[in-house]
Amino acid sequence: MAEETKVSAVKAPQQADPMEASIEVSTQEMIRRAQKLQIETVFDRAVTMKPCAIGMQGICCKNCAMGPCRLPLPKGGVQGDDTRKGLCGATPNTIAARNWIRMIAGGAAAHSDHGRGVALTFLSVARKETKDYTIKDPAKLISIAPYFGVATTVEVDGKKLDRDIDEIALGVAEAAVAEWGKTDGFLSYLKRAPQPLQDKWEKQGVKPRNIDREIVEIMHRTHMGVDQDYKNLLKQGARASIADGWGGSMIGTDLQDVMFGTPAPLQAEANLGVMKADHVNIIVHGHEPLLSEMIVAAAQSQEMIDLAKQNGAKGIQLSGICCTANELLQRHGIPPAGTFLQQELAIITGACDAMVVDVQCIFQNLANVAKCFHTKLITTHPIARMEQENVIHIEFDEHYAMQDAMRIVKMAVENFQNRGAEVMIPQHKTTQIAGFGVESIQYHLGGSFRGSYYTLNDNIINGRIRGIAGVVGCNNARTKHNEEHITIIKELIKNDVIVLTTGCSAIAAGIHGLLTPGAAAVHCGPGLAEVCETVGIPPVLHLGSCVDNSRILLAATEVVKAGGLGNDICDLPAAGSAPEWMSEKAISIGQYFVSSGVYTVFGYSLPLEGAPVVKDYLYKTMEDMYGGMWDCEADPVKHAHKMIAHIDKKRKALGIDKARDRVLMDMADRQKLGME
Ligand code: NFS
Repeated sequence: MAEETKVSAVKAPQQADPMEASIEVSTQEMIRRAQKLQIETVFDRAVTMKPCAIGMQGICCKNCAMGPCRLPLPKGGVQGDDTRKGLCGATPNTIAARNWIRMIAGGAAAHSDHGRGVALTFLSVARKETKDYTIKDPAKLISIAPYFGVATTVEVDGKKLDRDIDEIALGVAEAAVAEWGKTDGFLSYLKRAPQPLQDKWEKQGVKPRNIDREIVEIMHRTHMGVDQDYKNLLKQGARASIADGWGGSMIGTDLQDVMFGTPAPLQAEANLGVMKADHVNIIVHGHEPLLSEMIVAAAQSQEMIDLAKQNGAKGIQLSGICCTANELLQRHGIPPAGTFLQQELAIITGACDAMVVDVQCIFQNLANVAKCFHTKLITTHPIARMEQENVIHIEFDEHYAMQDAMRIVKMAVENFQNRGAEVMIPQHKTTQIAGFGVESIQYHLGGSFRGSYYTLNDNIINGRIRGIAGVVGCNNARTKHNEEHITIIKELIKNDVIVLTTGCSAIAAGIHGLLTPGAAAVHCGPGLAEVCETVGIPPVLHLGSCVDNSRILLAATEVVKAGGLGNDICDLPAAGSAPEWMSEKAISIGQYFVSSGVYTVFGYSLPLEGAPVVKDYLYKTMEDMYGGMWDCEADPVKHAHKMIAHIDKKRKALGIDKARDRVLMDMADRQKLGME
């Protein structure tokens, strides 16, 4: 390979201040260690490379070779007519809307291609082409079959009998795979949404036809000289996002549950301190649990444990980064070693014998960092390889899944002996409860009387719980690691808002000790604390990975069904947030929450400032169309209070604002009387 294509891991000219880079102690320690070893990390690069101001405003168009055309907002904003245009005449509105929906296309494609991989693997299971995967949750399979038009019973001699599970599996698998490219009708899962929401989608003309088509159509419409009406462009963005949330992601989540088991609450640890100096440390990183599920089995096999001992280790410690971590956490209690921004740091411990990556959110710089240690960096997916020579590619094939996993684990185990003297694992880890989902919330907070989410609804109506928030998404090196996530979540629960969390936000919440029932007494307002203590749940519920945001959509739908809080998701006292977003997937998620009726606030900055008309459309007009709208607020306390203000607005519209005043007054009175 030519010398100039090699990228150096060596020290940045300027280095990050660890205390400014993260609020998390082990992260600060590892940044310091990296700097001492002269190994550059994302935190240093964020200091040396500033973002492009024009790109940040969303008004740079590079969709053809006459550009890039840059249309920065004049100082002091547009006075009079906005005469800015690109060479072809594209307005700032067209450019910002095109860029926006291309992000949705990227995000929806990533989630949905993950979902497709799961659906295709499930088809192999149904066709009995693989032995390594099975149906672990037949009840879930039976519950989703009707949405795909697959019968779960048969009539024999006038009697209704249960249909053979293998037949149901084949029917569901074929119908699910067809969702990506069917020629007629609309996505099957749309009918899971509350009827008024389905009616809105119909009225707005945004019902997705199939998953792939909506993504491809974005690429077509945003090609030079096609769709030049920002409203029409944004409509297609909404349609593709719905194909993600109520399509690719939801099918992915469901079929993963069918094959690997529906999560149930369990206890685990979190943070870099889960790595063990005397064990082989394997870290799985990325998003798809297809391979990592097999790695769990391989790492727990007696053969590999014995091999680890022969190589001088006490055992094998498996942990995760990003959403692969969340998938393994929620089903097996495998601990997350860190969030997105801690991926390089896990290798800098010097104790990572192998990092196994699949797709999405993987830094190319991992290869440069791995080169400084003995760490084997193993790519496993045909669509996600790295150019650096030290990267090993072991392609994963679902038909030989266990064989591939054993090979990878063996490589890690045999690498244990190559560790250098430079091992430093930060001694920080926490305990957490994870593994919540639609079903387990129902179990913990529900009751069979008057609807399954009755207890939750009752506590919202009586005001103990003020509302529901979804806090999700990434870390972003342009903000202080974990600070926004944690400040926002704490502010919400302090104000009696129960939080559902996924993705790196959920890992952050675990690392900072918010995912335990004990957190309620320390951080919550009196109403939420009382509910959490009575029911024995944390005030922040970990609902899984980013594709599992579909669980939040379904949980919201269950709350609507349970009654007393309006007829649609947009009526609920609820709001969404992605405090430290950075990926295109986050924009797709944000848009499907907005398109499903949720007020959704992003942190950091959205690329809309250069096109105020488009921004206004997303922040205001969308509320009339879908019931939900966008917002952006970088200050975490203000961010949380914008969500709370929206929750209070919805409580007022439902006529339940007085109930909450009463609960709080009762509490104050009781305190005055010394009864607390
Ligand atoms: Ni979501 Fe999960 Fe993390 Fe962001 Fe990346 S891992 S899919 S995109 S960074 S939360």
